[in-house]
Amino acid sequence: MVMEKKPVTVIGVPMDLGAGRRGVDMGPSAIRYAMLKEKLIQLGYEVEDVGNLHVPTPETHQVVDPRLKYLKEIASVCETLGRTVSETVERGRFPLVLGGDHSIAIGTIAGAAKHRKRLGLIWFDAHGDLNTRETTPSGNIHGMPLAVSLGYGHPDLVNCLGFTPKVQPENVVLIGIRDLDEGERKLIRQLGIRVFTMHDIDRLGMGAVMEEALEIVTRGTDGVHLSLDLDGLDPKDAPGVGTPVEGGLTYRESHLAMEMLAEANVLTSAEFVEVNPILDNGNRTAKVAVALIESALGKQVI
Ligand code: 4U7
Ligand code: MN
Ligand code: MN
Ligand code: MN
Repeated sequence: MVMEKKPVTVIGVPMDLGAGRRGVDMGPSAIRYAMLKEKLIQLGYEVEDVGNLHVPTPETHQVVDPRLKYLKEIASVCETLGRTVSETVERGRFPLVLGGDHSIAIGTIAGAAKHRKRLGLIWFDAHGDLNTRETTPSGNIHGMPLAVSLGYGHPDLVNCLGFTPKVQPENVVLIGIRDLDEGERKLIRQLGIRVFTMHDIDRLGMGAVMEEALEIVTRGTDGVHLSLDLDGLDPKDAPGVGTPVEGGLTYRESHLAMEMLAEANVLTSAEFVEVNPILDNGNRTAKVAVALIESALGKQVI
């Protein structure tokens, strides 16, 4: 089957205010350096790169609340990102957002959800990113964006683009999970969110996991967003991430997930986050990100 090829708009967000360490701000450059645009053109896409959004550097700003570090700055970037993604959708294009730390998902998902009656969401990550000010062990906002998108968290984050929640728990799936905090486990139980842990993926296999995941994110929805944190992969395959966790998804398992997404032809926006080229070797992680993007957008062997 030939997939419809919507023109792609690349949006870079060099954000690292939400993470505990520097370096993810260079993620968008690293991914572009790995030939993203060229590969998408080879796949038959029309590609527009709008460059990077302006993100303040941590050195020029103060932490006001240590349980919500750089709240104002992150909320402001997410508002701009939300508007940019929303305008991209209005122009009939596919938003492809490059991070940056995962706090940017607050903005991407706001912009994607703005135009949908109901948005499905695939959260590919080692972590749940379901913390709030009350439960966070670190104060880092990149550990909170999924909670925020579900309507839980500080009003300045939750009300991005002026509406909340962005997604309903019954249309959200998490894949690759192996590191949760106690408050995150509680929220998962409370909301009944479907979480495919590494244990589930080992037992069921990625093929079966994706079949069920696709069913959840497409049931009653009119769009699907993919939020892919490179630390969902095993550190052997994606070493350049800020918070690596052993025992992750293999290169092939991750590709199978992307290939099945492309086959289902349901994706309406995507973001690839947490690439940290400082901690990498030979830009491997950005290259993996580009390969995953190609698979998600329909690259096939034959
Ligand atoms: B990422 C953590 F405590 N849960 O909240 C936290 F383990 O976007 C990690 O998934 C968050 O990389 C990781 O700080 C955020 C921690
Ligand atoms: Mn993570
Ligand atoms: Mn994450
Ligand atoms: Mn991380």
